[in-house]
Amino acid sequence: MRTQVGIVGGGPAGLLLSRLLGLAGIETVVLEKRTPEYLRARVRAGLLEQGTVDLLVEAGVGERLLRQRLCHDGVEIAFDGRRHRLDLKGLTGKIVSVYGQAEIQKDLMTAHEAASSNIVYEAEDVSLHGLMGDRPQLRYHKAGEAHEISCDFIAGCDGFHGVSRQAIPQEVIRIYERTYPFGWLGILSDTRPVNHELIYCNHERGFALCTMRSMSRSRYYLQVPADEDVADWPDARFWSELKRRIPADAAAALETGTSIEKSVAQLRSFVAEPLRHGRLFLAGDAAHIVPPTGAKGLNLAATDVRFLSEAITAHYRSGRTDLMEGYSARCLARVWKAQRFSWWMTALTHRFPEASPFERRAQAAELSYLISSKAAQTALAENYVGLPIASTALA
Ligand code: RFL
Ligand code: PHB
Repeated sequence: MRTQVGIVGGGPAGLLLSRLLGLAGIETVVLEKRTPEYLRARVRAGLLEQGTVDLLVEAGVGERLLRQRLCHDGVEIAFDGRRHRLDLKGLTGKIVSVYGQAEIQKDLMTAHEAASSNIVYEAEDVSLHGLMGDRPQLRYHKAGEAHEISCDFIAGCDGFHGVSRQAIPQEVIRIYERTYPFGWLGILSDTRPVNHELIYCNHERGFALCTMRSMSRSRYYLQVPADEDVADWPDARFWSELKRRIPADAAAALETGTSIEKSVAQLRSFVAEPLRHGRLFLAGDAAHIVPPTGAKGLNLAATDVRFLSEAITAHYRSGRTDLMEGYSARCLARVWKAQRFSWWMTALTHRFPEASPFERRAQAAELSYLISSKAAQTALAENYVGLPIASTALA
């Protein structure tokens, strides 16, 4: 079999890329190792920058998003038992949208079904070959049978644990990494959110985040040790710990209920450079991971996909290769700013077990400075809503 662009991974990055290329008349095949049911149920991101919303609309999958999203003009930071609101809209002129990643995944899958796109679910043993030649290949097994796809280009959109990044020789890839001594325990519940906007809480017992999926579905996170076992967190323990970490007025208003999902996510900062090797292009979590504190992971994946679809489309339309050549540098300029912000926001809001008394005092001073300085708030806000996307002349 042959195609123009072989895409490894059918998460948001892979399906959005396939969709944008499909609209430009470029043929793709997506290889995804999981089942559609598994993908639809995977709970992850919730907060979208305007650039991500715009791209989903351009891809023709924004109709339900625009109808159901919650638009947030502000965000709260709490510490020392008090809440402080940052007026995102007033500070930047921009807002953020709440709409679950699982819903984006469903919208993309529905659009692909309607377009009869070529998506192979439950593709096993996917491997990449001939990346430095003109016709790279993807091999895989499906229901015990071996298959090979010959491609013009391959997009590695298979997330942090995927095989695409591993196909790049170690001597040409550089890894920058930071791990954190804690993770996030998250629950989803059909309860009314404690506040109409998000609350990021710095508390001596650890960080907590109050977020949501809709006005009747809440998402809460607690900082826990990196090796924490979800089994040790029955709902009652979660709610009682959350109440201790959020300000008293929020704790009093908190509606509790049965959790419908509960999981622990490791926190990590990671960048692999460059994002291109021969005819392989990495996009999304396959190339970089941020701690979720700044809500940047999915948004970065969307920008990579925007840049990659522009580069591939320019190649087929006019034979331009400069956008492909500049792809990695264009993504990395944005990725590193989001890395810096996510790391900084994590440092500001979490309790580091190894922090010295000096570091703890400096963190308290930074929080106090933040709420007293419009300049500091603007710096946070302009990163949180999403830095501008550098445009390129698509002549
Ligand atoms: P994904 O979503 O991991 O998709 C990769 C896909 O590739 C498949 N795959 C393979 N397929 C074939 N062969 C193989 N060998 C394969 N190996 C893997 C997988 O099954 C999967 O379907 O990567 P993608 O598409 O790059 O998307 C990235 C986002 O999922 C991620 O960045 C966000 O979820 C991060 N994130 C957040 N991002 C935001 O922008 N805003 C947020 O509010 C936000 N909150 C979060 C988050 C991530 C979290 N966790 C779980 C770490 C909150 C949390 C708790
Ligand atoms: C979420 O809604 O899951 C969410 C929101 C903001 C974050 C991280 C996760 O920073």
